[in-house]
Amino acid sequence: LGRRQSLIDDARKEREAAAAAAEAAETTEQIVFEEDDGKALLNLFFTLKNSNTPALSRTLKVFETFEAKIHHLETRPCRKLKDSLGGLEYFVRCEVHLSDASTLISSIKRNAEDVKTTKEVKFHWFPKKIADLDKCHHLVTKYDPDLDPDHPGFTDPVYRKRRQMIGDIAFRYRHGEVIPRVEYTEDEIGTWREVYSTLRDLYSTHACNEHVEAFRLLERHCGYSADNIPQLEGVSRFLKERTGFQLRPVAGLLSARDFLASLAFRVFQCTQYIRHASSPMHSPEPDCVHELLGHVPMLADRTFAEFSHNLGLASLGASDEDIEKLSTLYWFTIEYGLCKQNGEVKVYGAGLLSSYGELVHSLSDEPETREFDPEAAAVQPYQDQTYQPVYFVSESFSDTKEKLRTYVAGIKRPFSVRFDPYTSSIEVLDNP
Ligand code: HBI
Ligand code: FE
Repeated sequence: LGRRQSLIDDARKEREAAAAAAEAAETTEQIVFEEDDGKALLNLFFTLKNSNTPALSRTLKVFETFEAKIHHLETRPCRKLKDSLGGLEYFVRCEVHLSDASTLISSIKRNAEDVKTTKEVKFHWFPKKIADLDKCHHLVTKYDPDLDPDHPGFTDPVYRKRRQMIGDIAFRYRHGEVIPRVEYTEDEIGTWREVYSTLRDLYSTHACNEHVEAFRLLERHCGYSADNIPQLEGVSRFLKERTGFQLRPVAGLLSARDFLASLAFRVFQCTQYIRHASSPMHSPEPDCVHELLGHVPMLADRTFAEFSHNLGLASLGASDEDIEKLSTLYWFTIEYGLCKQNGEVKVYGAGLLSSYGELVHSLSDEPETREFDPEAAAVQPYQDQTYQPVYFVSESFSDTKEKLRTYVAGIKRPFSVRFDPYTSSIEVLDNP
């Protein structure tokens, strides 16, 4: 009972503080980053002077119209207008959809007097400085070999143990540390060799210029070869010099929100384990073959890096709905994108560049291809089990980057973000 009473007291204190704040200010606004996006918490303080008119029911009707969830409603006799008998002061605390908040307030102002409000806008937390990425570690376990019976390593305890050991490097890793080396086994190098030599032969005809060019440099400077799985630390240093991108180890498939947030800091979360030996040409989850052969060469291109960075910035504090759209855009560009080059269509998507079968399929006559349009690509249903039936073709990376910029400008957020490259941190500017 004591605990219950103290909870009641706490709730009362919180309401009193909110009422006091509302009373003190005409309108104040505060942005609160929380995991409840797109909602505003309003504290309204107002007076309804004459109890003879149906002012109260008219006012309550406003809350009903905007489907506001009333958390608290309290009245007390009017203090300021002692002479106006029957006048009451009201304090209402309610939750309303962000886009309705200001219309609700102006409707109340038409019915009531002395209206004062405070507004708390709730948004998803997001990293503000690069070290905050240590907190962006939420994994999606859908394709994990311990949990997915279709994973080629599901029935192989040795593989699962190895995968976990390499995953532990990522769990322990903190921003700023050197990425620990992994001494790959002969079996693992055998798997790498098989994919590497098969894919490498296809790149000259299928991959875009930027990929081919970066791949040449990676072979020359970063230990890329059929007989060696490159170490993440060396690759990360190479990228940092080229485009400012860097790698950090991750233990598996990351939530879209965390993954996209990292891109806002020019950090690519990179798996370090390799696919199961029984299935060298395909992996249901990202692995180092996918990252090193698919993503890394593309991240060495300046314009592509800027595109990835901008996609990341757009995701910070976005609603779940917008994260879904940005993640679908990511899918049809960074993972499965095609582009025009010298009158031909070439591949730049990492999902294609790391999968022999789909790389061939994507440039065959089978799939449908459409001109890249972010509005369409953001809502296009996609396949993560079989080959894509539809691919989007970019005119160029700068064109795709410009189109993304226009698309992102249409996403509603009551604040804007700016990346400060000197401190690798995000400035939040709370203007719409
Ligand atoms: N996690 N580790 C990892 N690697 C990816 O390529 C990746 C991810 N999580 C989500 C994701 N890619 C995309 O499909 C988008 O949802 C952002
Ligand atoms: Fe990927």
